[in-house]
Amino acid sequence: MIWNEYIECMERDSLQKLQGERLRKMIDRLYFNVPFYRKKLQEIGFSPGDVTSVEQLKDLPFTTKDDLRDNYPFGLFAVHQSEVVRVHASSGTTGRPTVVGYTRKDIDTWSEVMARTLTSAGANREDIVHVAYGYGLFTGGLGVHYGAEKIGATVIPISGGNTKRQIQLMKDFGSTILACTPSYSLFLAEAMLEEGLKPSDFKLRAGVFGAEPWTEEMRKEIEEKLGILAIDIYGLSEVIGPGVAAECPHKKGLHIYEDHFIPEIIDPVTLKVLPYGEIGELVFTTVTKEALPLLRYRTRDLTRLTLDKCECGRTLVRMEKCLGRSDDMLIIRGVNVFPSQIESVLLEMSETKPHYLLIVDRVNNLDTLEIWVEVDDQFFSDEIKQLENLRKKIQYNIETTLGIGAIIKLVEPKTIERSEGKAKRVIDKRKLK
Ligand code: DLL
Repeated sequence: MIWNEYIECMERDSLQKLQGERLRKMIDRLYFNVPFYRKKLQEIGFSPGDVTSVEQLKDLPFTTKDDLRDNYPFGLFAVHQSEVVRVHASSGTTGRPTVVGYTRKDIDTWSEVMARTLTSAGANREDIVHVAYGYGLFTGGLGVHYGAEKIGATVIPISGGNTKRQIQLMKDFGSTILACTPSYSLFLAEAMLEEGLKPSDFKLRAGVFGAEPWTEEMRKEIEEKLGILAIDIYGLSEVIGPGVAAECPHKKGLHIYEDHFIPEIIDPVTLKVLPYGEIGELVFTTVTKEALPLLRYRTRDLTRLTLDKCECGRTLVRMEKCLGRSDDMLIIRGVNVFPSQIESVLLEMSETKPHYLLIVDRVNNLDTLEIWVEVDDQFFSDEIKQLENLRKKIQYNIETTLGIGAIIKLVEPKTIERSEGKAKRVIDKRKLK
């Protein structure tokens, strides 16, 4: 089943024409409504109207997460605040979150691309969609929610956490589609087993999993343990949230909803556009978004694109499963974490040194984060109570900054290895498994 056959199976020529028209209008909006972009476009001698086709994209300036941070919170919005009906946010590279906004039409666009995503996973109005992505500033919960309502499915907006209750309701309500991070789906599967439940006790038939990298091996495990079809869905807050790209049941790459988000692959070092098939950094230009249109936004996600025909009939370009990132962002329990956020917390505290080590692991399919922090000579004491208070303070500051819990371990001054080159701040044991 295809939600929007007209667009999803469009001839390439017609699609490119549509993209070109939309791009021209979007550049106009950027030029007239966002001083940041007007300046950038003027710097390269572009005026509105100059851009008429997607081929010209390669000559236009990029946008980065830092640009969003520098214009925090609403500086890149292209509409008056009264037009904005929703704000979401994700982690930025320092203390400031990356803030994104939506007009009513943007919410409609988002619902449309999420309706396509869910349909692509085989969902329809008969389904009961169990949304265990977090609701709130994170885009996962509400993104899936609106898409599921659009296709007329029954939504269970349970959000994350409270695994026992999740399992009970999934069973009692007969949920058929599970939406959560892939690692949480495995955690749920284990918990079901522990309670003596089997896949046949549930009515689940498919899952839409994303927000973090996962492998084919994980897919196999999820499909076996839950007895479902596991579909990879991709997105990022800056572009819209989930709903940027999704697999179809053939599971051979994620179809990108190119009528809204034009992808390019660039070499992250030379910034030159790479041809189809080559691995590089994924860049998106949003051509229909109103509140926060972005020109050549650098996602930092590494992948490659293919235009080969897909058996499902969709003509949209496909991206391979994400292969990694070109920056140091970690995704822990679905939450984006930058080591620099931890550094800024420690720098603000007089009792600690900005020497730290992050140890990320996966225990029982749940990510764990342990942070070793060096205590300043002056504050290092033999008195346990004093150190325990300090540990609690760091834990609180880190948790409020990152939005996830961490185990803090205080270590004596100069115990964390100093490296001569780039500091080694992260040990990600998940990759070794
Ligand atoms: O994670 C949006 C989302 C919610 C996508 C639910 C899918 C499902 P952010 O919090 O802004 O948005 O994080 C975006 O997460 O740049 C990728 O690095 C990573 N990511 C998202 N989906 C996938 C995926 C949401 N399917 C960042 N595979 C992106 C690998 C993913 N990485």
